Amino acid sequence: MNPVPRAALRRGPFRDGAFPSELRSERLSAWLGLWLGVAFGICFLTGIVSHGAQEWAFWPSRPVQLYRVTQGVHVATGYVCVPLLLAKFWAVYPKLFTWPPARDVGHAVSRGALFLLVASALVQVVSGVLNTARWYAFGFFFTTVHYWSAWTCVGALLIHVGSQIAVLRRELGRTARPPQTPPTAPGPGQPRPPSAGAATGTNRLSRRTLLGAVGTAAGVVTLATAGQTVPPLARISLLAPRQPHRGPQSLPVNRTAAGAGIPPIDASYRLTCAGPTTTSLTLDALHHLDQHTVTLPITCVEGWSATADWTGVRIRDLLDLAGFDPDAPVRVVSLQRRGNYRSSVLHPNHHRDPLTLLALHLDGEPLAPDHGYPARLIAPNRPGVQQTKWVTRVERLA
Ligand SMILES: Nc1nc2c(c(=O)[nH]1)N[C@H]1C(S)=C(S)[C@@H](COP(=O)(O)O)O[C@H]1N2
Ligand SMILES: [Mo]
Repeated sequence: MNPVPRAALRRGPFRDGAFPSELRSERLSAWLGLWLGVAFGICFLTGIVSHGAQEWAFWPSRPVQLYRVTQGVHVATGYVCVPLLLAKFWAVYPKLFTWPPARDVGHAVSRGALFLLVASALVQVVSGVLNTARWYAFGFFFTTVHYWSAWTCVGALLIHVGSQIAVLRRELGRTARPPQTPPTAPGPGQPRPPSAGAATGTNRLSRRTLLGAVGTAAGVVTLATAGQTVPPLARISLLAPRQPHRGPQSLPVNRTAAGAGIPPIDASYRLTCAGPTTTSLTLDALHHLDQHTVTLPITCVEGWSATADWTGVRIRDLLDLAGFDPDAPVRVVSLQRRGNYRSSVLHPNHHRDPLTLLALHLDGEPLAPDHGYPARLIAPNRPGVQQTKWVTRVERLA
């Protein structure tokens, strides 16, 4: 029998019967936990892939659509966590008011981990969703916070699952409650028998209905947003922050030329390839090099992606022209003066790939200023943040 709080404290959420819903049960929490675990697990793994795609030198340039798929799944499973988390919080929040707050050291540790789990899950979902909506309301650098709170969340989740493993086994293992004697209505003044309601058909149905509603909400959220990267769904994706074909030259824009402070481009523009034989090319000279056309998507880490035809010069031709070491990484630098995405590193996997271009044209027209005029990088299987626009220089890494 749990101790009860002092009489003075036995009010509000601490009073007997403060949470009357019989829908709440360990079984409901276990199922929601399982779904959340699956959605969060996929979201976490694809998140690590996204991190790796930006950091690992061995990240391949093929398959061309790989990052588009993993990042689409990352954002979709992240959105799905929203209804699942809301339902899970509703199912378990009465436990916030357990008495005593900590029975012993083990209980205190597991409650501490739970606090970290809830806090980091909220940071993950809120920062992620706001980021896809391009509402940078938070004062911190998204990538770092999102990355480290993911690891916090995984660590706390492992502790939580470890401490609940017996409950999970019991509640997920059986298909239905064993039949019990039908409950007799409690007489006046008699306490309700604990969990008697859970055996009745009505409550089993209600739990199913609730789980069904949560599942439906998750499905609706997916259909209403997936169109930002799955074109056939674009028309029904009413909640998608971006539409793949809306923007100049039918392609979304993340940062505009004005937003990046790009000066007007005139005849003084040069592309400098600062290799062993430094080469400086005018726009005209660039147009006179071998031109190639590739069909590649831009996949923004924020979840949208769109495919287009790009025409321009192969990066590897430019590197060869300036005598770069084919096995060394290079840096591609923009005319943009400030900002995290003003340059990006191209590793050999990518700069040797014949599909990697310094694009001058988009769908047969010169690039629009917002898409990087006069020249931008486009490479296969590469996160959008690294498809540098307004390129003016290619150099060795210091
Ligand atoms: N110089 C520069 N290039 C940049 C960016 C930027 O902010 N500055 N944003 C990147 C991001 S986040 C994306 S998703 C793509 C989008 O390309 P688009 O605007 O042509 O669609 O450009 C990338 N190139
Ligand atoms: Mo992006």
